Amino acid sequence: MRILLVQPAPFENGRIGLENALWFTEPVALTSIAAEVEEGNEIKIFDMRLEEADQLPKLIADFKPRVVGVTCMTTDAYQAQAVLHCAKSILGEQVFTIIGGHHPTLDPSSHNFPYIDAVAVGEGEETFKELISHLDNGGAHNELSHIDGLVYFQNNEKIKTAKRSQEKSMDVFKKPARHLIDHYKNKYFFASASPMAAIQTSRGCEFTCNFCAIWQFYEKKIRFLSAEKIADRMEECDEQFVFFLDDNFLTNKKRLVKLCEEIERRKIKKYWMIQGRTDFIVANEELVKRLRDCGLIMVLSGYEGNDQSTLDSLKKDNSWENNQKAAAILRKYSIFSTGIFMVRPDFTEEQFEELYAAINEMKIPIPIVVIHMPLPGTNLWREMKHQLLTKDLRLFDLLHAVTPTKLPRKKFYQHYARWNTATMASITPYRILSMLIKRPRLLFALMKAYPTFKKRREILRKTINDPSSYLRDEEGILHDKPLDSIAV
Ligand code: B12
Ligand code: SF4
Repeated sequence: MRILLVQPAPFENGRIGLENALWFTEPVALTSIAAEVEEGNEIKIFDMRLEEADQLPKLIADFKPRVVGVTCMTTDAYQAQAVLHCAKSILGEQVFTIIGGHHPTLDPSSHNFPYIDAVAVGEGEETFKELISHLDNGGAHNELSHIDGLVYFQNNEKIKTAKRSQEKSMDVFKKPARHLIDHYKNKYFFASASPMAAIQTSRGCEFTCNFCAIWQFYEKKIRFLSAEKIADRMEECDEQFVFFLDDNFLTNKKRLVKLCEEIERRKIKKYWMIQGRTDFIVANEELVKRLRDCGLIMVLSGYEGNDQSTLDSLKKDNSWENNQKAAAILRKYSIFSTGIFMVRPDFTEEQFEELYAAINEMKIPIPIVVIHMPLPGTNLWREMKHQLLTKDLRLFDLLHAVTPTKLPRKKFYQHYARWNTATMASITPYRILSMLIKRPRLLFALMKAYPTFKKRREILRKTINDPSSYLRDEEGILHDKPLDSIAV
């Protein structure tokens, strides 16, 4: 059977494009589900972020897939739907179309269209495997009730099959079929860490922050790939840089120690980046140092705000003091920290200034400031959905204010768009160099892709530093008063 899996591109119309310049990863969702059905099938993966848009219809017409699957986060929803619309328009009812990922899982009903045959809810490996086998055996497109983890619509009636149970350990899954994206080799990066591979080594998070739906997506459970398997996957990839995609890599100390042992024993010489919490860093300084010695070069953490009350209001279950200490510990060991901070739509001019000053004081090498917003599926959504000024999912990218701002909107964006220039003191070239001089091999590795990164960054800065970029994006799709009720 021929199967086409598509990674959509974010919307083009005046988009901010943070991801294009800073962090751009391979489509791991697609390589993961592809691996499970590879045997006996011909699979193509198409990453629209790296292709000309007009190539998709051409590919569909030439390849004539029996199944087209697309992955989707909230911001990508319309583009993902357009992919499936395109497939149905070209191939008609003979093609089976399916959408999966974070947004479809958290809000399956928003994908109720005649050109979408099914929505995959939750973990996709087993669901996709069973679906392909059903279709391979001549099963009908709308007789899917025996396959767990699906939502489909029959004559506008929503049919939800039994919940897909999550595998206990990630070791049971086949390793992602990365060879299916060989044609995009060397295209993925984090800043100048490039070429970069991406590996997911755990799923879920034990914390319950109110702005994040990870713990709901994974049903408050956390599952791991064993240290041995992580080391195998590191050895198997050619890339010198690896991003571990886990939402919270810094947990399960026993596994991290075992990973260090595996890396040391096998003499793996890769540089790797993670997402992790500051409380773990503070509580485990020695282990952090050992992780550094095993190749850790960057930790991305949600610092969120510049005071305790902000962290508490987000149910972060962490302290402002931990954030400050963690930033210092990472600097001490020449590990780059990427700190994500949030401004709230109700910020005053003073609050913007205080946040930027706090970031500079913390000397975070890579600070990023986003806008507090309720994303579908989060507790914050349930609390704030009546304040929303738009239903347009393209704006749910953490870079637009989707609830009313206290300052006039233009003024709000004038202050927000300053974040990049206002936090420059945090990231001085002297500070970066003084960290890298202690890791000369890393300095050399990062230098190779630095000119390309610099170019990308210059282009990005033109957009993110300009308040009119944000206003232009929302033109015509944002109301001045909250919409009354939006059902999810
Ligand atoms: C890497 C990453 C990115 C990459 C891009 C990844 C990509 N390929 O598109 C970059 C850095 C560009 C990025 C950007 C953003 N991201 Co992001 N990102 C991630 C991260 C950390 C890993 C994604 C991943 O590869 N996971 C591994 C795969 C295996 O898991 P998966 O995607 O869930 O796939 C499984 C199932 O969902 C399902 N499935 C998925 N697709 C399909 C398709 C089919 C057909 C089937 C059957 C099943 C299926 O099966 C898979 C295997 O079990 C996730 C967190 C996470 N835990 O996933 C956040 C996450 C997806 N990102 C998120 C957000 C908010 C953003 C940004 C808005 C933030 C920002 N402002 O920078 C932007 C949006 C960019 C845009 N498009 O406009 C949110 C999404 C929430 C939501 N409601 O959609 C997440 C969940 C993080 C979070 N803590 O909430 N992101
Ligand atoms: S924000 Fe981070 S720590 Fe909080 S629930 Fe999400 S993944 Fe976990």
